[in-house]
Amino acid sequence: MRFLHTSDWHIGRTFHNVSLLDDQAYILDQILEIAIAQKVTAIVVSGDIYDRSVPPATAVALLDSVVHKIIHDLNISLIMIPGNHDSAQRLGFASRQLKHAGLHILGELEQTPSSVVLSDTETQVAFWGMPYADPAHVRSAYQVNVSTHDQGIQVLTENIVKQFTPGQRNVVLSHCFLDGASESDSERPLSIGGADRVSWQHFEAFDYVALGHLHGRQFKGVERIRYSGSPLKYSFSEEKQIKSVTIVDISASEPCAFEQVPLKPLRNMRSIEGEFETILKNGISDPNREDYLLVKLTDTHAILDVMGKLREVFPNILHLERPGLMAQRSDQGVAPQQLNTNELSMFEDFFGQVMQRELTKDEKALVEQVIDNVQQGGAK
Ligand SMILES: [Mn+2]
Repeated sequence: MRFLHTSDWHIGRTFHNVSLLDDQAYILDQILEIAIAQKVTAIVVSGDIYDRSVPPATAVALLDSVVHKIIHDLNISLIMIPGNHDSAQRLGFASRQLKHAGLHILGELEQTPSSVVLSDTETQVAFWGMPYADPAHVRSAYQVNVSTHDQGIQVLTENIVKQFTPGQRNVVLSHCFLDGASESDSERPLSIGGADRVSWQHFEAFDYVALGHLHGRQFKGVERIRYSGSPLKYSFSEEKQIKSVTIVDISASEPCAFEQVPLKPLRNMRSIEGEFETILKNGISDPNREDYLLVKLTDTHAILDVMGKLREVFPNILHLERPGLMAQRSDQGVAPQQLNTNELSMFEDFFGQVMQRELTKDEKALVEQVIDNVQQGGAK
């Protein structure tokens, strides 16, 4: 049996106040195309379906449309769990009815865990869902004494393993932070100070572990315990990551085989660094100038309306950094007395850059007088 593993869609997310909904609709369509081409039986989504526990209506509409295409148009089963960004209750609305249609939202900590069993001619696969749950939630659901995420995951996995049926292969969906795995800037910590880390060994009994939470694709411990990664970059720290979905083949007796199929976003997220004039010049002929950009300018002087000018060429520039300006400032050192004696030369420098000419003699006298007045006034 073949299925597609993805996670961390974060539908409704904004980045630097820009809505990513068009990008998300585009990438979700691409995931469906891959599902069709690969002839998968199921799509599993390991949490953080939405970006917020109360998602905007436009995000709900997008998920509704994607679910309809998967279940109705493509006749593919969809299995999902809530992540730490989702509200399990809201995401789980009508889930007991929807499972009859092929939409399995596994959002509850059941006393006796049950699985979604899918089968083809030779293989029966049990899909188990572990909704994101913090230690307090596990403690109250099972009346057990757990205080860490690691202990919580141990209880959840042990409960599931007890329910294994001989002859079935077992896949689990979990949204957690495996100890030693690498993080990105766009994940919200589950708990502060590293207390959210759990051991991968809890998952050893499963034939495949479909993880969510970390946005970079990776495996931990053994190759079958893996994060698919988010379908889009959600921070500039993910600039170098390859975004993909994982196609998993599971048979009655062989170990799982997997392939990571890369995704191509509507607009990439990347950074460029250099001098203002060069960046603008190169930008005009850049076929990808609509990408989401972080621009780092190395120029050491002030530039008037720099963001406005960059935006004319790069409409989706999101953030600007001025490492050149910072470097020059730190070279000069912070010397308040020196600055105090140089108001005139600072103004001359500013005037020259804005007006592209020097002060006339009269203007200079006037500025001197103004500075003098201000200083006199300040001394009173
Ligand atoms: Mn996430």
